[in-house]
Amino acid sequence: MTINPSDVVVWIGLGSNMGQATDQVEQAIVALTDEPGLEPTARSSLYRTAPMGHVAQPDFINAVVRASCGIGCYELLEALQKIEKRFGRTRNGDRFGPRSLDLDLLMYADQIISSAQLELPHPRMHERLFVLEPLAEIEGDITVPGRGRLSVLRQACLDQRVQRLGDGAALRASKND
Ligand code: PH2
Ligand code: MG
Ligand code: MG
Repeated sequence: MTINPSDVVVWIGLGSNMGQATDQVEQAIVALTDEPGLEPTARSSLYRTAPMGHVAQPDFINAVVRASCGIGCYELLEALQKIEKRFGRTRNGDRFGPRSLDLDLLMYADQIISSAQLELPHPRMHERLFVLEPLAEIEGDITVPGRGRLSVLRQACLDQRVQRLGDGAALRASKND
């Protein structure tokens, strides 16, 4: 996709803690690049992160991608869920349990939405360092709609274990490569 003036900026969180988690996340970033209506413009490094939630499970690999988006937020949500399925995700497990690939729509421009299918910004992103740290890597300090400045939100969860795994590979965003 080429970037149109009418496109909006969106941020997507990626996570995996089953099988080859690093490969899953790297391949999912390629899948986002291949998605019609979506043009990634920045990606974070990969991060190894302590699992959050009540389920004892392996560490996660997490990352965040920023993209230019030419489709609506519900259409985008559906596209992300289709990619999760392709990567072997089933939704019959625990909501916070292990997953082969989790793609979370974190923010869609500055929209604040609360519907049965979708909450924007993602309802828990502001208290999760595994989202805020990779987001800060690509954005510096931005405001999370309805939640406040990223730099302030990060201060409140610095006790969470998040380890950057090195430089993100250069973004190979072009489908013509
Ligand atoms: N995702 C969850 C639950 N807990 N913990 C980490 N570190 N990373 C995740 O992506 C994650 C989690 C549910 O989506
Ligand atoms: Mg999630
Ligand atoms: Mg999810």
